[in-house]
Amino acid sequence: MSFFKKLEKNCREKETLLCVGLDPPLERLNNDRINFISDSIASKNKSVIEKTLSFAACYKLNIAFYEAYGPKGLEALTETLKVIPKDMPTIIDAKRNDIGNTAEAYAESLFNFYCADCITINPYLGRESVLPYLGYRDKALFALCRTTNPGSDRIQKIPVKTSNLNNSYDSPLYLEIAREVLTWGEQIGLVVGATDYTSISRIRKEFPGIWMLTPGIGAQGGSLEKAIQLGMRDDGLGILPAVSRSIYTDSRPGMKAKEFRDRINSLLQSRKKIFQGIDIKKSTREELLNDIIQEGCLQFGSFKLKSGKTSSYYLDLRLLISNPALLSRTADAYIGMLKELDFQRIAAVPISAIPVASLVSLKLGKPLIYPRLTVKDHGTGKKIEGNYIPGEKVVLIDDVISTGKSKMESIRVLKTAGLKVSDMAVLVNRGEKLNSELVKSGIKLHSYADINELIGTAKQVNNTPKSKQ
Ligand code: NUP
Repeated sequence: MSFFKKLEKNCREKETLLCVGLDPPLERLNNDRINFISDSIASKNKSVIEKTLSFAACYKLNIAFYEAYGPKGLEALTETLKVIPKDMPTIIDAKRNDIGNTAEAYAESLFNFYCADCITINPYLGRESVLPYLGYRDKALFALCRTTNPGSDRIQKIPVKTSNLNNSYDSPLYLEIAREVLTWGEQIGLVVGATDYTSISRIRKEFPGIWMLTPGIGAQGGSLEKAIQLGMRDDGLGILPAVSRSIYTDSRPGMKAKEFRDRINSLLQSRKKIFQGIDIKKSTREELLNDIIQEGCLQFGSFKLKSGKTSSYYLDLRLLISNPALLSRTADAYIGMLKELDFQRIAAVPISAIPVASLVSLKLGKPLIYPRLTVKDHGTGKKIEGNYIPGEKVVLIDDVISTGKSKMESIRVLKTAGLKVSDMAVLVNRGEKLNSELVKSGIKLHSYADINELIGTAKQVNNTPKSKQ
C-alpha cells in the first residue's frame, strides 16, 4: 500500500492527523555514557510510542538526533523503527538530497535499510535528484517548501517573475518551488511550517489535494488551530501537524498527544457540522431512482429536443434543486462514480449540472470550474469560470447525455485552456448513438442509470401509491 493511502487509512480509522516527532534531545556525552545511549534512547522511544500510539497518525524521526551519537545512535534509530507497528506510517526527517547516483545511495539507506515509509528531501537540486526516490513506488517524500526557521524568509520569499496564459506577476520563491516539485510525481507532499499562516493558506488554495507536513507547533510557537483551519483539505485530511519536543519531553507524553489530537478533532467536528447541513438519509439505488421519478423529473408526452428531434419523454433533472435532500443524495450518486477516478478538478456543463456539481465539489473537497459556451461581452469575458492550472485533469459532470454533442462544446473549451478531460459522469444516459467526435476523443463515459431503467421505475412508481420521502 502506498504511503499516502496507508496514512489516510490510519487517519480515518483512528480519527487523528497528529504526527508525533521522536526527536530525543541532544546530550553531550562522555565515552562511558555513549555505550549506553543506544539502549537509553530506544527504551525512552519505546515508552513514548506505547503511550502515544492511539493518538498518532504517523511518527517522524529526525535523523540528526540519532546520527549525533554515531553508530550507537543509529542502532537506536533501527531499534525504534522496529518497535513501530507495520501499519503505522513512518517519516525519517533527513532533508537529504544530492546528484543522481548519490541520491540513489541515500534512497537505498533511508527506504531499504531503515525502511522508512517516507522521508523529507531538499528540492533545491531539481528533478533528477529526486527521481531515485520516486522509483520506490510505495514510498513518499515531503519536499521542503516553507521552513520554520526565521532566516528562511530571506530565501523562500524572494519574489520570482511568473507567468500563466494571461498575465505575468511576482510569486514568492516557495510557491514557485511548490509548483515545480509537484509536477515531479504523485508521491510528493510539501513541508509547510506552522509559523507562516499565509504560506499554508496560499499552498492549500493553489493545491487543494496535496498533503502538507507542518512542523513548528508547540516549542516553536506555531498555532495548531490556525494551521489546521487554513491547511486542512475539505475532506478533513491533507495536513500533518508535527509535534516533537512538546510531546517527547513532557512528563506525560500520552496525555499531551491526546490533548493535541483532541484539539485537532474539535476543529474537525465543527467543520463537519457546517458541511452536514441537513439530515440526509442514505438511500439505495432503487430508492434514489424512485424518488427522482416521484419528484416529477421524468415526464411523458411529446417533447422537442435540443437536437430538433421529437421524444415521447423528457427528463428534467433541474427540478432536483428545489429538493435539497434529494439533490444531496443525487450528488452522492455522482460521488460513487467519481470515487475511483483520477482528477484534480470538476467541470460542470452549464447550466443544469452546476448545482449538483457544486455539491459534489463540496462533499469531495475537489474544486469546481465551468466552461462558458457563450462568452459574455462584459465583465472579465472569461471562457472558464473558477480557478485552474493548465495541465490539470478534470472530470466533466452533466445531468443527461443524449448524443453528447453539447458535451463536446464544453470539452473543446476545457481542452483549449490546456486542461485534460479523460472521464465524464452523467446521471442518466438516454442511450442514443454517441457523437463521433466524442467517441474518437476516447473520453470515458460513466452513467448512473440508463433511460430504460428509469422508464421501468416510472411504470412501477405510477402503479404504486406514493411513498413519503
Ligand atoms: O521547517 C521545518 N521546521 C522543523 O522544525 C522543517 C522540519 N523538518 N522541522 C523539523 O520538525 C525539526 O527538525 C524537528 O525535527 C521537528 C520540529 O520539532 P519541535 O519544534 O516540534 O520540537
